[in-house]
Amino acid sequence: LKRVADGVRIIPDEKVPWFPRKIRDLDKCNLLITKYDPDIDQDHPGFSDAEYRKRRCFIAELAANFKQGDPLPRVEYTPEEVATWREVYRNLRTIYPDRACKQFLDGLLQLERECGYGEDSIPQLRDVSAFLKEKTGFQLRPVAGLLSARDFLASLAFRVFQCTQYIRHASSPMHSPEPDCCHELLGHVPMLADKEFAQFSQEIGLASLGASDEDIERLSTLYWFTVEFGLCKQNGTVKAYGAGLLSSYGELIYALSNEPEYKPFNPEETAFQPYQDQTFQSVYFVSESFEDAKIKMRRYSSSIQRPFSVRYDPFTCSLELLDQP
Ligand code: TIH
Ligand code: FE2
Repeated sequence: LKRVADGVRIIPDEKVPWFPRKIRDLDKCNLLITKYDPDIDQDHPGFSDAEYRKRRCFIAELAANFKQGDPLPRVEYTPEEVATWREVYRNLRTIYPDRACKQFLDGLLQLERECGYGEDSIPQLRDVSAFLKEKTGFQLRPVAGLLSARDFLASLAFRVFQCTQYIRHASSPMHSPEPDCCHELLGHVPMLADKEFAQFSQEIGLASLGASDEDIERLSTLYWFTVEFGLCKQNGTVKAYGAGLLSSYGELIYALSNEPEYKPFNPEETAFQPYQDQTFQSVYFVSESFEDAKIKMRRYSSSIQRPFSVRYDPFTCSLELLDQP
């Protein structure tokens, strides 16, 4: 509580926004943002492709019916969908060795060896989720489309990663303005197989629980410039660890060229950087190392004011709240 003068206290009367307390509560974290929806957005590459839109609806339905604990739905991908995946995979695979961070390359090699990753088939979320569970305790959950920042971040607190299952339109394999299975499976999953990165992700999630709308906005900006578009130094060179870069051939090349502006990652400033998601970013934030990013994020998160603190209990997959008023 803030004291403005002796004996005068300001008692905050805003209520703490609802947040999930146990993993099953994630069934209620399903607020979708209708942005880049091929049914609504005329600029979407699939807007005038009725077949594509029908397919998207079918796959969205699978996610909408999913409940925590259900087996993850399997999708039988069409030869056209596999061809898109092949093109994305093949192109990216050739440029990863020089551009992706070490943790990503380690994860990808394990996925290729142990989880059937390759250009010939689109990995199934169910298999990938089982793989991650063994590596870092993360699990996947199917999501119908773009989730609200609050719901998306909340799931990270439980080491649950919300994944789209449809694939981008065949006409734009090099960059998609919205997440798709290429983005999830190639961008996010290899990183989530890394213990330190998994911890980093969960901590952003924990910091978001019950936070104000303004704090959610700042945390999602930080998420954007780290987990999605982060760069980090490794052995004196800048590498990509952000999933939005690692799933877009076009942007991965661009981000590591000398065109964009680089700024040092510093949460207090990064949190206020405006961003857009339609095309390549104009600025990227570079961390000295993962360790450094984690320490700075922790310092930032602990500065967020909440009338309680949270701890995740992995045995019960639920939250313990401490110092409740
Ligand atoms: N632009 C990414 C891609 O082409 O794979 C997908 C997205 C990342 C972040 C938001 S949408
Ligand atoms: Fe993403």
